[in-house]
Amino acid sequence: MPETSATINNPVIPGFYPDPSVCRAGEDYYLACSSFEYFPGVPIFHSRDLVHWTQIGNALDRPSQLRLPPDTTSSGGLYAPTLRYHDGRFWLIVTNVSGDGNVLFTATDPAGPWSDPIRLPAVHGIDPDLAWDDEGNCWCTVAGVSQIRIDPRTGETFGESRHLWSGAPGAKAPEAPHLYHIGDYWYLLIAEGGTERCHGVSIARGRTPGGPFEPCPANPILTHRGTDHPIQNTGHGDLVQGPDGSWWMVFLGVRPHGGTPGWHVMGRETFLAPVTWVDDWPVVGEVSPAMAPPPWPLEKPAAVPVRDDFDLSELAPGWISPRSRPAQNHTTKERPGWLSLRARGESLDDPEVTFVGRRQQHLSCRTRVLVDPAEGRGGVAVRLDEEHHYEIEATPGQVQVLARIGPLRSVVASHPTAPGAVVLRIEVAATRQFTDARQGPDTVSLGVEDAQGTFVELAALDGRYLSTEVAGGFTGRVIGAYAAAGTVHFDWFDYEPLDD
Ligand code: 6LW
Repeated sequence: MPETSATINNPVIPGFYPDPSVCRAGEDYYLACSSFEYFPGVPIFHSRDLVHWTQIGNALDRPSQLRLPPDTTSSGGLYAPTLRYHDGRFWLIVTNVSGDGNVLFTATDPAGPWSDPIRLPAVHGIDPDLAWDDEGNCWCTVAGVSQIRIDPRTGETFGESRHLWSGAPGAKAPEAPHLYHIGDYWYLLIAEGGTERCHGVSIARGRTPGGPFEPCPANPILTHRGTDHPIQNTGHGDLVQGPDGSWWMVFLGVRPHGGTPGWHVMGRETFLAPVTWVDDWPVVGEVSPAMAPPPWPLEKPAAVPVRDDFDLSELAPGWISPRSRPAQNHTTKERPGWLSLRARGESLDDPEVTFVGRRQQHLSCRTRVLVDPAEGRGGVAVRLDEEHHYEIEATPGQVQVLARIGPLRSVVASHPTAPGAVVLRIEVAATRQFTDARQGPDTVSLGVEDAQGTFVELAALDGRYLSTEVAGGFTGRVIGAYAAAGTVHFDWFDYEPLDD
């Protein structure tokens, strides 16, 4: 959907960027998301207008900060960070459910470097939040919802953890707490109902950071459960003030597509909604895919280049790899101007396959990659996890389309190619016309380009099998280059949105 001066695009951060946490430092806004089994971890974005966000780094980009062992399951790893600015520093707390538990990092520049981890072995529970009271005490509140006082510089805890509130009686998964001191009250914002179609945001208030808390009579203050709204699963919010003092919420949502039950393929994305206050309670305004812009001047969105030429010695921050990314297997230094991938696993089924990908961010998109397979076997893949992926793989003189769906793996097509480098292409086309209640969300076409640059489609596969409704978990599609044998070189990687 093209952005016009009358509208802004929502999601404000499309693609698998869930569990947004936002903070303000002067005129600047920073936002962090979950990253699960991928390395580097916890993408950090910057904005001046809350609408246009640019990724400026990943908080956990050194192996000393993030250990995701090979047995880290997909959708394991890093859950739900909280990002705060306090006392002239940035603070980030996150849970590594596959290793270190709750860990805290600090930085003077959110683009990095971030500190090594400060462990919090006595803080139990996911989705940790940080809030400071006027006396300088730091309160860490986790899913459940419970709270303990901590020293964020050492990870030490004080006293016992106290239960605060669990949202609506009997509601599933009270989680994602954030605590704020606004006006005369301490507000405890939580998600409840689970991160699927029943997701929602509720709030309670009290006079102290530890409560007692009185639930808002209008709870849930945000949910799309039971509606036919195009944005579903809305929940996991964080509040922030705009440049003019108005209030806003960032939160996660999904965009299901196709027939019933609706499949979402890009994971949970970051959305924005206006917030007003009535009787000292926040009221979330309309959530719309094309929303009215806020009243302050908007930044001109940075033009996103279609191509990464791999001309830099380091990979741009949007590139991620499952579990780890050792330099000897992933480098732009071996053949300058190329990304060289040295195989570890033999296929995308391997949890530690050599793979460098970026999130799919548009319902329809085209990826083109120039690959030189002379010294190995590899190609380009759409990955949901190691049990759900489609790929087009090159060896000298041949390409194959492969598909893995749960326990089934098949060679879908084979095609001879001229010796030398070859352009591989994957096109994702969202389903436009509704003809059948069982229709999938999109079609994933895989093929090569001939000498004239014409697309030779070798397979067109139903995209539902690379969706969260089929694969499960918390992540979304990642499209990337990989090596499955030897060393495979990639000269460039194009990703461009197509009209949805
Ligand atoms: C996260 C929880 C949630 O810890 O999903 O949607 C979990 N909310 O708060 C993983 O992202």
